[in-house]
Amino acid sequence: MDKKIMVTRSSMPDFEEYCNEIRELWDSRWLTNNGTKHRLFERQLKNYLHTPNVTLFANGHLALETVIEAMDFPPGSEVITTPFTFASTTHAIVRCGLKPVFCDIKSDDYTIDERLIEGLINDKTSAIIPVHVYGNVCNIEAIQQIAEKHSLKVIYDAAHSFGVTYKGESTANFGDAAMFSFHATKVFHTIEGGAVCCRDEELAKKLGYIKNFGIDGPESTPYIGGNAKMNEFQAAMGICNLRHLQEDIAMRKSVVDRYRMHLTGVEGISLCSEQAGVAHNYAYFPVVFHPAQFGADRDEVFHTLAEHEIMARKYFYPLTSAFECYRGTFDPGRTPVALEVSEKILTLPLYSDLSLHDVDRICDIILSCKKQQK
Ligand code: T4K
Repeated sequence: MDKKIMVTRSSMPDFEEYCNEIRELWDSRWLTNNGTKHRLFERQLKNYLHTPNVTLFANGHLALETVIEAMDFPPGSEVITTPFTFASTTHAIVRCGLKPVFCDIKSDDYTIDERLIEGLINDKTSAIIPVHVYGNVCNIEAIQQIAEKHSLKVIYDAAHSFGVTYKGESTANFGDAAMFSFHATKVFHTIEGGAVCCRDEELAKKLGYIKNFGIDGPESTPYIGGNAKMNEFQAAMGICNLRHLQEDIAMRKSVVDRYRMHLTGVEGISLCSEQAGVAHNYAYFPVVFHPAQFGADRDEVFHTLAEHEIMARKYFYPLTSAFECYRGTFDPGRTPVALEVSEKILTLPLYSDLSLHDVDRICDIILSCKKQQK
């Protein structure tokens, strides 16, 4: 029996490499609260991303919540976003006391449909939170123009896009702020972790306070903050993984190329379009199954793969607007493209050391579903 293949598998540095990185923590006994690893990692990220401010967090979700909170939007004001995302994006908006207003997505790259944004803006709108879903880059220029015209803030949920550039520039540098997730399942990780990048020094300072109880010194607490700090072991993992990132992305690319070789042009299967000007990180490999043409629907493919111990995932189904915790609040039917995509999409296993032999096998199983024409 072949081994179980999960949708992803954390990249790991060599055990010795990580041990060497954390060795000094045993001497210093300084384990968190802006220690030496944290400061080094922050500097390394600024260099790698060519960005002026990086604030590290315990995880991506708290990074997103904190930056929304730090912008002091009027309570109850509206934020335009998409429901085709992980729970985190929508929950962060709601948990900050704001109202998500869902915009539909485009059917070729699943990012926010910028042509629909202006129709959703009213005098209660304060921000746009687009998602670079799967590492696909939103229409940065159009979103910026709309935001400037209507005096709105733009916070990118860039959770999936670490290592992605658009016209040579990291996604860290677009909008008023960008949030990365460094969760274990991401192309680049710190076990759990996240960061906010922004140009505004004052905002960066404020994020630093809010993630540390609002404290500015032993006797000064200017903000009502919480605890969202990255610890030294997380930062050490980041330092190690950053050394191997480009190599990892190259390995992911060969996996994606192999998937594309097998699946491009198959009737009833749509793959993400490649985006002009974008250097990708190959974070996910989503596939849309059109049952009328393919002869099997997404769930049949999902179950057939599972029978072979291949655990693809339905990222992102259901839409966040259809979550039971929001029942009666939103109408998922108002974003018809997102609704259709969420019902037809499957993300296939993808990680740097997934063998091409396994990719061949996964594609064979998928294509065998096609033969069962209805
Ligand atoms: N915004 C967006 C758009 C996001 O996608 C996310 C997170 C966030 C914000 C929030 O960022 P964080 O607060 O998480 O930093 C996973 C991840 O936990 C989550 O980070 C990610 N998005 C989401 C898309 O995927 P689950 O519930 O699907 O994870 P789980 O535990 O089922 O793991 C998936 C597979 O990954 C496993 O089958 C095996 C592999 N895996 C998992 C873990 C935990 C590993 O190889 N190593 C591991 O340590 O959410």
